Amino acid sequence: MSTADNPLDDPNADPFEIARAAAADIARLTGVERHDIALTLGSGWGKAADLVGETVATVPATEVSGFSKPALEGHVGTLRSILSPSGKRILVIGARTHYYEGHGVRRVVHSVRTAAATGASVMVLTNGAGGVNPSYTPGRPVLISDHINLTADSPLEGATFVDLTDLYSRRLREVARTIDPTLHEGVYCQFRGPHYETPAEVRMAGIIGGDIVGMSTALEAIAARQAGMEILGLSLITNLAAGIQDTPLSHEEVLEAGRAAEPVISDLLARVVEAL
Ligand code: 8IG
Repeated sequence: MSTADNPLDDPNADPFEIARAAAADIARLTGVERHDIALTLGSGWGKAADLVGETVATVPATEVSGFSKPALEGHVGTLRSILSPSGKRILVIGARTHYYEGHGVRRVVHSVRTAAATGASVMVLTNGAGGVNPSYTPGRPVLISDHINLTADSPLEGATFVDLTDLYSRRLREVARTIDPTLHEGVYCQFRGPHYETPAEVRMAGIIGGDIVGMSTALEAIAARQAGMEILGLSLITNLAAGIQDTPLSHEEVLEAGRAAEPVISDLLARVVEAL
């Protein structure tokens, strides 16, 4: 499907109906009727899928209703159905649409709504992020405890009032800490991107209570909560945020930190998912 004929771009279409159609596509293409847990893999987390269990089927995201092609190297455009050792059905989403791509929030949260429509009750959102808190150095995984949404946008339409208390489930964070007691928590600030922040914006993020900065996840978490899912958020710190380190940020640096940390955090994520 070309991006030009994405059904989500029709303002009269119902995004939840398209998510149900996508879930039906996934069931048909994977042969797996329902999933228990969904996992979105961000920068640095890609290898985790191989450790979570046995891949039953891999589907190009472009064959599933409403999905668009990934914009970035390091973001694989596939959906995978995995069977974990304990028998859980895991849907791995390697096809994130970012807000900065400019296709609107419906496309950004479509994978989350689709995951909910496949039956998943837990949404694990992972990303690569910059560290504002100086102790959050590259290579460290950090549990997301809460977020500050600086996009000034919402995936909810109309007068849809959704409670975001305990958005990043305390219960799931505690499960993650049973696997790695050294995991720290932080508040994730979603900026629009795709530019990185200025040092002044990073200082602001710290002052208003942010520990890490990124360009995804917050809008997805809101949609996941609306869909009734329990959410676990994990960031891999791939760089110190602008001005916290004195050298400029580069996408290469981010990719390299992701590659270096990948084996460790992938193993962590696989063990956390099995414990959920
Ligand atoms: I990876 O420093 C990664 N993603 N906004 N700032 C923002 N997003 C990021 C950063 C960062 N690093």
